[in-house]
Amino acid sequence: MWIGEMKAIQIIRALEVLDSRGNPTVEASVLLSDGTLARASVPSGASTGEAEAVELRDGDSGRYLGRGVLRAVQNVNGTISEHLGGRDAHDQRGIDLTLLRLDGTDNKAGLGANATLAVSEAVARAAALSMKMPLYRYLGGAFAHRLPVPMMNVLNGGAHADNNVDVQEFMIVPLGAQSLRDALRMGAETYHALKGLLKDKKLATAIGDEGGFAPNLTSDEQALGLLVDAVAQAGYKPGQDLFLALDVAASNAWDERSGRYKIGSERTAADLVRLYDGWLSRYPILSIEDGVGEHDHDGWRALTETLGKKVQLVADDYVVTNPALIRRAVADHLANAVLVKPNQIGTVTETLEAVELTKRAGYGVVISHRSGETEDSFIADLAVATNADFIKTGAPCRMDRVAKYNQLLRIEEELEGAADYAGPAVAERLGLGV
Ligand code: 2PG
Ligand code: MG
Repeated sequence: MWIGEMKAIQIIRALEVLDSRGNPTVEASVLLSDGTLARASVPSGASTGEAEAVELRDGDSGRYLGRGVLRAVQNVNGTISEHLGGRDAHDQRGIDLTLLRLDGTDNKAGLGANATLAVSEAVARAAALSMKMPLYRYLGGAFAHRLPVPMMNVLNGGAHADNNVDVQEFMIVPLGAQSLRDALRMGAETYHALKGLLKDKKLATAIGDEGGFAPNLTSDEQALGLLVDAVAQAGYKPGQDLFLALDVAASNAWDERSGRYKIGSERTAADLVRLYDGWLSRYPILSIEDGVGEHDHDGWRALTETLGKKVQLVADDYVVTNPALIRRAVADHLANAVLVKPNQIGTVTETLEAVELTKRAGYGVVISHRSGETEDSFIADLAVATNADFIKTGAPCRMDRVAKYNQLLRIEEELEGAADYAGPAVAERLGLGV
């Protein structure tokens, strides 16, 4: 039992607020005995994996088309606040284990992961604040120093846009930058160059959910060409200063009826692997996420065996930040990197466990936003706390995305000479000389 000074949780309250898509979500506020007040709000996905922790929605069609979160809010204001009142805010793991016990299910269907995560993150933030410590340092300790390489989603398709592009995310990756600050500038300049190119070609420059452009194109490959041209137009070298990354989100392209994927045309997993291999030979792609669907274990095997040495293969829907599923993927030698989204699992502790397992396996770590976001920048601190390789948090556009990048800028500035941009280390790990 801890017998030092305790920062007791006095009040926990939740509120139904709006996310970046105009859907309701949960915000939790936590007041400590020393007067510290902190809040956190949770994001929401569109291309969700089936095994994700449950996002509790009211289902009352009279409010927000059934998407209200008043039940989750009530779970915070009732059960959770009753049991966590008086607890030490610095006991993050103990608090998260209590949340798990109160929930009583293995997928957070009891309280809702939107309720548990809002509280878990607000408690962490309050604990950090009460120690007058930045959140990344509180979560990561004295060794938290690394600024992640941004994966900036500048062209949106799939479930994130109403265009005809099947691949969900086309990202630019300023791996060759010297600092996070340089990386963001390079990314933003390329984003503007891309806008100019689209305008010149009379293609739409309206944006999708993650701030990337969402034009109709003749093919997915056209997007890759546009991105490379934009990098060059901005004055950078594709494959040296900036690379490309994809989130195919193939689970969403899976057609149950035909038993095939619809990426451009109808394709089997083997066709997809060949398609990506061709793209890898023509474009400087360093990472492919969810190249096949979440139930396609054979597809994951083929993908990893054929391309696992050539490119980073990120598992998102396949492992959904769930430690048990990450363990299975690692044991099966599938994928070589993991996407980490706190709301897929529902507590800070389990998120940290997911990162730990991923790292121990020698897999890459990509901390990620959701397509429906809030102004909360928790994941920026999380990425530095865990010395993650990458952060994926959208285009340099829409404040719900930029809030995370701006928080990383603040952290880099604060760390001064102790900050370390992850670019060179990641380049070495991926065998890319930049
Ligand atoms: C993804 C995410 C975030 P969503 O698939 O990686 O970009 O999308 O939040 O819709 O699941
Ligand atoms: Mg994904």
